[in-house]
Amino acid sequence: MPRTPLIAGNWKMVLDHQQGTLLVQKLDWTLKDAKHDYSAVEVAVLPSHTSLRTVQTLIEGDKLSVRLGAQDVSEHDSGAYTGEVSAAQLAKLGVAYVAVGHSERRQYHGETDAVVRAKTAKALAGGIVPIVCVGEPLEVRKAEQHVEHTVGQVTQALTGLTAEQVAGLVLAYEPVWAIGTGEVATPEDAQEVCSALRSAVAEQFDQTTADAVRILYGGSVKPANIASIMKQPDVDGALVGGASTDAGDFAAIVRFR
Ligand code: G2H
Repeated sequence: MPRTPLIAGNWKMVLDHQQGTLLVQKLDWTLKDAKHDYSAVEVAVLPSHTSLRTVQTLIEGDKLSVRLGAQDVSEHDSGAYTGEVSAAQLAKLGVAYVAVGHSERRQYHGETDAVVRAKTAKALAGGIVPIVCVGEPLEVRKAEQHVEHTVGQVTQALTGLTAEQVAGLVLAYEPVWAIGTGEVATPEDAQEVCSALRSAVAEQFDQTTADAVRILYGGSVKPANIASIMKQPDVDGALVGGASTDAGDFAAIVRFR
């Protein structure tokens, strides 16, 4: 079965709930005007936790086709974990996707592969699709170790999961040196790693699972570069940061064809 592309907007800590609501309204109008077929290209937004309720109310009230995502989830179920948000809490808000292991979480919050694995498992157990982010820093790329590095991150994150669980989740390849820098990996760079990740899933699980798992590219995706990235056979969508906080740019990315 062909994989449905997913374009997900990671707002990071940029938009508040009012700005986020306005953006989703504008995005929906723009995509409706363009007669966007959401079943052909799925669209998700990942607001800050403080905006989830407001955006969910809008999506549900106006029956919008944009899906709701979160930027992080706790590795714990419940209890005395100040500042954490659980998978069950997110699921109750109608959250469909959650990013785990984003490089900014790994870099600024010390998230290890073990933590990413625990968060991935918690998201799945809560009925939320994890978007498992991996990517290499510049020095690893310079040492030409990027494939080994990212394959290692994916293998660790998926250890202990069933093939069925893996088939339904999303991987995101985000080279750290291309995040928010304006530097974008070439489409061939993206394809090289995404293809290696798919092969790694085939090795760890089986080919059917590898064929089903969706792999996104992320890192300075813009309206001007999305089409060439999406032409790559192993790239099934994009995790968009900066450009997703502008409704016009994000809509243009969604309409990459
Ligand atoms: C990578 C990406 C979104 P940006 O972090 O996850 O951000 O598009 O701003 O590089």
